[in-house]
Amino acid sequence: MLDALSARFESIVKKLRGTASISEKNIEETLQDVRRALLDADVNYQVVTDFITVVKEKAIGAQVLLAVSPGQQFTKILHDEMVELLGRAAAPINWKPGGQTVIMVVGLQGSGKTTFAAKLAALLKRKGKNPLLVAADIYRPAAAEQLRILAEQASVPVVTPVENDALQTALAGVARGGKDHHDPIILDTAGRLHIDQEMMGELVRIREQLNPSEILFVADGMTGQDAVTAAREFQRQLDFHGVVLTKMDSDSRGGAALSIKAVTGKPIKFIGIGEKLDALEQFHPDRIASRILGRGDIVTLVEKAQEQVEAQDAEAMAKKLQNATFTLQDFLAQMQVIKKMGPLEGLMKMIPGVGSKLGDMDLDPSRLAHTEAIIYSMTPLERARPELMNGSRKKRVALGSGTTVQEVNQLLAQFFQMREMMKQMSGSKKVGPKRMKPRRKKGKKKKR
Ligand SMILES: Nc1nc2c(ncn2[C@@H]2O[C@H](COP(=O)(O)OP(=O)(O)OP(=O)(O)O)[C@@H](O)[C@H]2O)c(=O)[nH]1
Ligand SMILES: [Mg+2]
Repeated sequence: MLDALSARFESIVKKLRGTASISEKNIEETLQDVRRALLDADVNYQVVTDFITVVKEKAIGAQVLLAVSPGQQFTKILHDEMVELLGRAAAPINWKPGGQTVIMVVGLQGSGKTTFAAKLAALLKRKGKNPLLVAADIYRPAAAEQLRILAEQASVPVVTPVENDALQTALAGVARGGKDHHDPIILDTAGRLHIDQEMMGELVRIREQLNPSEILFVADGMTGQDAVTAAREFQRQLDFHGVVLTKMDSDSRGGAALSIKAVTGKPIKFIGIGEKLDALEQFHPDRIASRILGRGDIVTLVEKAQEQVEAQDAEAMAKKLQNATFTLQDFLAQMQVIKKMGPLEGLMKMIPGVGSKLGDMDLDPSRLAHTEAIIYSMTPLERARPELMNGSRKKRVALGSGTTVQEVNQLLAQFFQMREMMKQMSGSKKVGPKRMKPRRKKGKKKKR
């Protein structure tokens, strides 16, 4: 799935990974590569332009995380924006509260509606629902038979055409569903080669009569921009709720997947990944972005670094150091960062000018458990002003934490040494998070 696109991104990311520093020039170059990769994948031109603009803004305004390389950080920005483009979170089916849910399946001819209707019925049946399929495609004689065969494979009952009329068939489906307590009722409709006013009118009438809580537009994932154009038109005339992309198992270029949410404002809810009944997946934007970008460790690593910066805010920490208000509580927080991120990758290293000086310090995370126990056994006052720790306090803390006075002494010595070192370093120069580049002037608002 999306192999060509992810191969392109793989090489872009690889190139970035080797980049020691990020300048406006190599951001520009990389974005050119990204733009070309997206356009070659048949992503909508406006979508590509907006995407590039946002990524560029973020890359230039990003706070540098010293624990990761700029290339890694840039990859993370790309990843996040791609998730955003794809719809951020997985979108579930709209169930009708307290009632029978009608799901209407629409789309162009051959896009995969009938197959999807049956796959969805099979999926929901596996989840304990009691679906009913309705063949509201009265134009092709073989259509109802196709659905009947698939329904049989899924062991789901099916309503076949009534009076050779799509609306009557749909109504018969709802009546049967009510009588036999089916939920949901899944309506397969006729395809059309192009947008055709007569058939569109029929769909609108069915929608008005049945008021489905879910109308799903099925798009052939292989057709790129054509699918997007059709989606826009269906959206305008029928106002569907979600999109299904089919044939994502084939070497679809990905253009439809990457454009359709941005163009229609409607989420992709499912993807079809094969002809078989079980070849249906719920759509997860982050998983697809990861497939395209080869998420690997980079995103996780940068996320961790960001989490820590957000939790601790390097700037506030730097101020504390300058004012020598660095407490044992802060010390503990930093040790915990180190535990999460692994030795010497912690917050200390993210404070400009501090990281390199820490190399020889003992920050063994395996000793963190003791450190934590000791600090937790202290009163808030003692944590804020460790110099208060006299013999009797140390004895109490050692007893409370199941350690020895010697260990308490060691920890305090380490803390005082660190604080002293930081005071010296931070006193001489201004510390605080750097930026990759100065922020743009205000007024040049980004468009999203
Ligand atoms: N590889 C693959 N093939 C699919 C997928 N979904 C559907 N197909 C195939 O695409 C073809 C068309 O699927 P249908 O479900 O008949 O499409 P439709 O939209 O109902 O077509 P009409 O009723 O003629 O408008 C069939 O040969 C399906 O087997 C998919 O996710 N992957
Ligand atoms: Mg069909």
